[in-house]
Amino acid sequence: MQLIVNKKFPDNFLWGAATSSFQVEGAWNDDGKGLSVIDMKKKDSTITDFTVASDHYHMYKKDIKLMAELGLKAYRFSVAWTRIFPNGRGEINKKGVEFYNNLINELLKYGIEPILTIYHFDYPQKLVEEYGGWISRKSIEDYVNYACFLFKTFGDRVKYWLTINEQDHVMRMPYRLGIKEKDKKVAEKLGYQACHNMCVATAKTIENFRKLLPRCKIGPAVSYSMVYPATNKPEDILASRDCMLVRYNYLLDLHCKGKYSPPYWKYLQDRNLTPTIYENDEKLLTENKPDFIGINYYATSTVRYFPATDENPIGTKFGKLLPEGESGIYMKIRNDNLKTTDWGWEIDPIGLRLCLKELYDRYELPLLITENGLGAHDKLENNEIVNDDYRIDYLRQHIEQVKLAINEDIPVIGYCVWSFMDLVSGHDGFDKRYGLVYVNREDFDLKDLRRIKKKSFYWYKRVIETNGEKLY
Ligand code: BGP
Repeated sequence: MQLIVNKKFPDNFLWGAATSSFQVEGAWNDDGKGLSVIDMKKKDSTITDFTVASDHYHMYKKDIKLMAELGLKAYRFSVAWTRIFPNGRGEINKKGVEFYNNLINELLKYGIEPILTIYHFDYPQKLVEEYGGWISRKSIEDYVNYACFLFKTFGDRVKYWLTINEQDHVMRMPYRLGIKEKDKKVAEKLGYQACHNMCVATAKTIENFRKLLPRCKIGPAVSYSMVYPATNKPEDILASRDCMLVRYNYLLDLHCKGKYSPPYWKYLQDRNLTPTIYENDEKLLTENKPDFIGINYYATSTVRYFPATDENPIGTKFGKLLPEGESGIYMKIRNDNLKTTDWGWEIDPIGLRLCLKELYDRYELPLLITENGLGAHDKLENNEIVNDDYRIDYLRQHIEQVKLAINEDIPVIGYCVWSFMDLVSGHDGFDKRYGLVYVNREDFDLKDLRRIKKKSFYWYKRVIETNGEKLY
């Protein structure tokens, strides 16, 4: 629908940028930090040296100065659970607490609103060794205790909180769960139990949050996207809706409606994936909904119906951990209308507006874009400049769509570029860069870790200065 564009970004819009602890901090075993599941996987990595990452742990003051120069209104970061509790629970590591106290104080010094992610993939290895981590019910209490410690320690200064980053990815990636189960079917079922436990942990955390920090706001950070039908055939349309359900909506139904939708429960039953649910769980989930939804948005996908056959019975998945297809539901196809990144992610700014509309229709909660950005092979020219016009184009087009969503009265409260600075990519090391600030290192050559403002830094600075009015 074409509308008259006469609404602006609200004055208190959170123009932000994001990072996560293991991707940016480095100092992987300094000052008493314990090991996380990510450390276990990556300490011997052949992709990149992540132990130093961007060395933000030692350079945070410099980095925050750059954030201030950029004019950031908000900075989304995550706390490394094992810096606070090296064993996941019990003994507290004062040095870790001190680091985040300093970081938060430094942000506030420049008027930058901290948005704190409680846990972003780096789950304590010790808890996995003790009882299996998220796959065990015991994990709930330890997460809640950890979160409550953060509320009591930083809640006087941090207003916006994110519970768990992309639990939909964690549950599908055994290494992010820390489990070593070889049997794929068993591992998959454990993932669904872990997902349920994470939802209950989130609800219990929110229950405590309401008592401890009644004036603050909390929500999950989920990956979210649109799934388009490949054609106008009704079965393709059904496939796209079903794929939306099993990939994205099931999780927000749990967080925001407090229940498994009937079709999703049937999907789990047919595949023998139903988790064990305790008597009180539904009540807990229904009574403790988030204040807002955080979404990480990068790309959309397109699917056609893919019927199950004797060869590929219901439940068969294709592709890696995030399946390209599931027999009986969908198979992804390439969308020729969209360009892709160097990693094949389909660039789709309108898809972001569609997501915002879809989410608000379904859950009627304020929305915070917790991640959006472009991974690219950036080149440092003449040792001093990075001309990342492609990133400016990407960000501009997405912000334009956010503006149009706001014009339709969808309550979007903020937008965080992924990422503030170059950092270790989830799967692609330092080859794939997202930052507004370049970090001078390669995968295994740490060079001088110098910070260099990219062209997109200057562009985003103007966007913030003009509250989203000047996008060109
Ligand atoms: C999200 C994660 C981030 C970040 C981003 C980009 O899933 O929350 O931590 O990694 O994706 O992904 P990648 O680094 O794999 O390109």
